[in-house]
Amino acid sequence: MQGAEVRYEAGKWQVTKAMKEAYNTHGYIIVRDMISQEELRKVRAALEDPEGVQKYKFSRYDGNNRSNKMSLWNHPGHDITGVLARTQRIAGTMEQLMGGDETYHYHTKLIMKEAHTGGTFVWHQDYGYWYNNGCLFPDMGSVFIPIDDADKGNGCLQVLAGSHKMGRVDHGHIGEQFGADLERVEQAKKVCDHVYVEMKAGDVLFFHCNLLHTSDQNHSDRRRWVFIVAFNKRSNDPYLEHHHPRYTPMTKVDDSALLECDVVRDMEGKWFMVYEDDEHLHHNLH
Ligand SMILES: O=C(O)CCC(=O)C(=O)O
Repeated sequence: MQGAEVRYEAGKWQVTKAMKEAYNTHGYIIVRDMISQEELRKVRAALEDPEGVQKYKFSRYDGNNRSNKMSLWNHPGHDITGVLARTQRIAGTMEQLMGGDETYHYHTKLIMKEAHTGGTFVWHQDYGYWYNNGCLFPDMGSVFIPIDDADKGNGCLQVLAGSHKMGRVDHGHIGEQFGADLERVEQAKKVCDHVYVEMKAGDVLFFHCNLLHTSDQNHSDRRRWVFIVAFNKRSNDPYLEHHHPRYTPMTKVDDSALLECDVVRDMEGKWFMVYEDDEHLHHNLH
């Protein structure tokens, strides 16, 4: 483990004490080369299939002349996207980093920050939203899996390292978006490292739901797509009925299942968020 970074070694992977400590200290860890190029090609093809998750995409206006496209589903399913989310590598690692109690799939998103037109995400904590869904504890986390290389030029993720220790910050409207209290963010920047999380497609970021994060518009000629899987603990079953699932058992699968899976188009039971493509409606969605 080097700071918050570690390199994946297929066949030898286990979540070590050092990784857990790094996650608890920084609020995230980056695992380099966790998805192979062959696996990525498969996942990319499934995500680009016009009859797959693309059918459910909608736009999310950023309040500054640009937007991100997104598809969001609540149950992982048995297709390639669901198998990736449920692999030991992804679901099992997140569960270990969150302390080892049983976790379940809260939702998956494909965020499409397109070349030239992709928008911002203002500073926020995921728990700033999930709190309002009746999740009592910040016992939640996300796995951020870039489908394309992500760097400063095309709007990579930025985080304030260690900011998860601040606890939940108030969130409110920031222009057209919903984000963290900017005074707190400005103060946090003075004491937390502001990290541009540049990642190659194949690297994976695991992060705590109270980690402050943001991303810029994409002014480059390269798209920046990312696949994000969110998990919640079974013990943190939300007390409110809302637009994401309450505790639902999740079957994890072996890492080899991803290359073995040929199910590209089974969208059955995934419970997609369906919205009219009105750019001004979706800024509060999470
Ligand atoms: O894709 C990004 O740059 C950020 C996405 C994000 O922060 C979110 O969906 O919570």
